[in-house]
Amino acid sequence: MIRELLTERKLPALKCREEMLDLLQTKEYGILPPKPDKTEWKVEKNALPHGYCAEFCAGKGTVYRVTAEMTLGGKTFSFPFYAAIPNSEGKHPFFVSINFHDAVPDIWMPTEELIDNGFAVLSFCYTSVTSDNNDFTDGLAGVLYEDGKRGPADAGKIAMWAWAAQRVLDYALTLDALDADRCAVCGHSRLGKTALLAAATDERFAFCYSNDSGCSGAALSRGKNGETKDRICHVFPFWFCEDYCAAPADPAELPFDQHYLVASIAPRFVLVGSAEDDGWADPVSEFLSAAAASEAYEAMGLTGLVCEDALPTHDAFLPEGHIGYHIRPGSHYFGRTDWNRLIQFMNHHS
Ligand code: GTR
Repeated sequence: MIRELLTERKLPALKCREEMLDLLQTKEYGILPPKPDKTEWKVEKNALPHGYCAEFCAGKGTVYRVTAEMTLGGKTFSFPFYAAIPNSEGKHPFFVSINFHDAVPDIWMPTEELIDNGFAVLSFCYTSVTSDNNDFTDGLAGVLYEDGKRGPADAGKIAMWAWAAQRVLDYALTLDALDADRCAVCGHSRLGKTALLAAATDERFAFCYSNDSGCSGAALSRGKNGETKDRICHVFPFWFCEDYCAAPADPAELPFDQHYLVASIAPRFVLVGSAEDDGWADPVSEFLSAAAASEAYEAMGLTGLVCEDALPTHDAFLPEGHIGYHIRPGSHYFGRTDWNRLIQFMNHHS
């Protein structure tokens, strides 16, 4: 059944990782900015604004506010993030969380629960990097582009947020308390798209989690329900490179589809999360993309998605392969169930 559903989508065949990343960057998200020439980390311990540091996660964790101060092409750029690290002994697995908020803890990120499970979390607010709009003079965009003008294959906003997640990883890898072999980049919705791109283009991320990433994220564009390539380009052209939105509306005319993005993470682990009532993101297209990307893993002698020959429903969780998938009841949000699936997936493969 899954094979037939995939055949109907008429997907382009997978290519080698280098070629897929080249297509995705030059024709969809834009080319990621170069690494900074130099970075300094300004670290403040217990720097939460609300004065509850001593009680942070009931004394089980410590929070640091870090500012990444970088030199890039002769210009300077900085953005802040928070690192919440368990106080217990040993090396901790961790998440680089691309976040909609800059509050720590925040209602969408159960920091105490993550720390209780032995995980650290480094979180940054995406708009601290560059605004979520068409202003290419703002933040990192302003550092990269003269007068806010970019070329057709230059980075859009998603590529810039993905780059920032990689800078947070640069810092994480300097810490003895963190386990480089068990690091995940994660995000929800537009930031789920971002997490996939960050992991696809940076082999240091051992795990990736995209939650409800939908259109131009995990979901296949060919045959997709809900949001379409045409629609997303109309409303959010600045998320992508200019060439993506200048390309034909019909995704069948693109030389790639979104399974390239998932497949570019091979041989590393990726968990695709969907929500049953999230028709806009389209769980079936997210699942089929995971299934189609499996071929890249199989070519490496690994298992991709391990599933029955049926579409998963309700609260299915498929953690066995290098590509995992879960769907939960409910709509479009990143909640505790999703975080817990991610923890289970990482523990399963550690
Ligand atoms: C929607 C957009 C989706 C998704 C979502 C979000 O408006 O159409 O692709 O990214 O925003 O990020 O919340």
